[in-house]
Amino acid sequence: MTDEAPYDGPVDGQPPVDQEARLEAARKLFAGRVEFLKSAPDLKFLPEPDFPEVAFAGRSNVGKSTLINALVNRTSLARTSNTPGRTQELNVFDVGDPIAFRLVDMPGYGFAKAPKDIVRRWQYLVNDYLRGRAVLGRVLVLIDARHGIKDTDRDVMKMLDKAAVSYQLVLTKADKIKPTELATVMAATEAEARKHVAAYPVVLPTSSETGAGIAELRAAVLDAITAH
Ligand SMILES: Nc1nc2c(ncn2[C@@H]2O[C@H](COP(=O)(O)OP(=O)(O)OP(=O)(O)O)[C@@H](O)[C@H]2O)c(=O)[nH]1
Ligand SMILES: [Mg+2]
Repeated sequence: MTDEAPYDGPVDGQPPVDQEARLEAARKLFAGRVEFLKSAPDLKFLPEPDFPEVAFAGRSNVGKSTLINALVNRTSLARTSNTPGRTQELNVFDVGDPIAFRLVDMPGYGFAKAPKDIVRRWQYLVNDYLRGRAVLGRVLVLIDARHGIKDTDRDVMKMLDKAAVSYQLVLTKADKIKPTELATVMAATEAEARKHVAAYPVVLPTSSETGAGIAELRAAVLDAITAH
């Protein structure tokens, strides 16, 4: 974005043309350099905390890795699978040239079928990262639009509230339900988000399958980084 006008972030009540500029700035950034940096099986393998980070958290199989691929418009930058438990480490991606921020794809939580000691190791890794990473600008907590917020999501939300880490709820797989059902789950999810101090009150509905909400999510990520 070196030759671009400075990005001013969203302003309440701004005219639609500014919204378009906001989406376009985000589109350009994600269409540029995005590169896998490393997989960290433990916090000590993370890169130096030199750039802001946006992390993707959520139950196993909710679509975290797929959503990262949709954001960067590539099919296999982040590894995905139909089998829950695909992502087992913190996978770090650099965005921008020069680097502007990092995306972090996380192991899912609430995956009951993996061996207990492995689940525990993932849980510690995810919790320690979410609670203790100073450069973590925003967490995107992904919720399956078919199921809404579950108790395991609530536990993570409470932990983030307590740690004062800002997060936004993102509904995934919106293509799998009817628009009327989506409207209902959106309303319920936003109502619950408003009760959490560190949650951003706006919930974003997305589908990696149809591309719905992806441009808005790119802009939300850029807003989060700019605000941090
Ligand atoms: N229809 C539909 N399927 C999706 C969408 N997003 C993800 N999926 C599917 O859901 C499955 C799980 O996706 P992943 O991206 O691997 O999920 P994850 O949250 O990274 O899972 P773990 O790494 O195991 O925690 C895959 O089969 C995806 O194709 C979506 O928006 N729509
Ligand atoms: Mg994954």
